[in-house]
Amino acid sequence: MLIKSQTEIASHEITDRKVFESRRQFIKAATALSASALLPNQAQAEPGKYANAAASPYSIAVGTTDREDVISYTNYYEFSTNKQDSTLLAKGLTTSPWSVEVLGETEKPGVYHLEDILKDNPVEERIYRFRCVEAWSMVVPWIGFPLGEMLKKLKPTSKAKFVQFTTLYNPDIMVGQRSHVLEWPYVEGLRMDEAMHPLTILATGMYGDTLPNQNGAPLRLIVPWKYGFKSIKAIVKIEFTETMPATAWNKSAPGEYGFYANVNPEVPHPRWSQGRERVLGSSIFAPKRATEKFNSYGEQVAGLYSAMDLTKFF
Ligand SMILES: Nc1nc2c(c(=O)[nH]1)N[C@H]1C(S)=C(S)[C@@H](COP(=O)(O)O)O[C@H]1N2
Ligand SMILES: [Mo]
Repeated sequence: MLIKSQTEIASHEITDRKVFESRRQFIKAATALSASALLPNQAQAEPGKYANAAASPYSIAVGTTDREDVISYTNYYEFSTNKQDSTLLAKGLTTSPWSVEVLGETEKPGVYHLEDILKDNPVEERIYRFRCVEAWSMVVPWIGFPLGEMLKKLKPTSKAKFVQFTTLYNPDIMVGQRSHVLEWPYVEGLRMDEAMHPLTILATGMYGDTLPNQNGAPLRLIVPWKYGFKSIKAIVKIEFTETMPATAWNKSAPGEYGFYANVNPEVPHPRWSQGRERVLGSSIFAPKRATEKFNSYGEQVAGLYSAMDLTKFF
């Protein structure tokens, strides 16, 4: 069995080890580790690009979902509405070089190369819960940096009240954009205080390595207390605005997908309950997990919404 040297152990693996509460979980993980070590290619595999990313106090101490489940079951309508097809089709996207246009209510508009953004914004590992509005969930060790730290450097003007994000539009490669399932390009947005919140990150990787294309490479948003559709992929544009952005899912079905989209088991989707969630990778016989308000991040974020009726602003 391949024994990894200390420096090659990604922080998410260390966290996993710390939280193994039961012998049963330990045996499961040990088996998976030795099985992967037996595969000839993986035994010699290079450590991932972000194998040594710093751990973060914002990570939660629970076991992560198997990487294989996270990379093979993706929502990426630019490629396909089918979760397996989008996984495969996204491999055709070229993600380097990549740049992000910054515009609107900022003192520093311009086109920024992703490498330059990363030089100014060191990444760390953030282990977060992720809850899709379709009532499935996972726990992912993202690699990323706080969005707020980047936004501060861009010096938003006093008129900037919201931040709007836009995904790449390229129907030659993003073949799902040839159909009108959503209005393209995909747009998302946050209120300024949500964007500045330390839990909100821009992710460039996961599981100690770069983001697979299907999971939103090379740069995506992660807002862990909101439904997954807010976490927009393949971002090419960040705009500071005075008014609330018109977002892709809200435009397509305003009665079903609000601008805020905070995870809330008490507010059902018009067509299904949001009270429970299927944990990705669990057996079909496993009981569903009870969904937590703000996806368990209430202590940190509930204050952002203290003046709002969350059944109205859903
Ligand atoms: N550009 C873009 N971003 C997107 C989507 C999409 O279709 N296009 N799907 C969203 C939805 S509904 C979810 S649940 C998450 C899924 O992220 P994952 O595929 O990495 O699990 O991405 C979100 N970001
Ligand atoms: Mo989703």
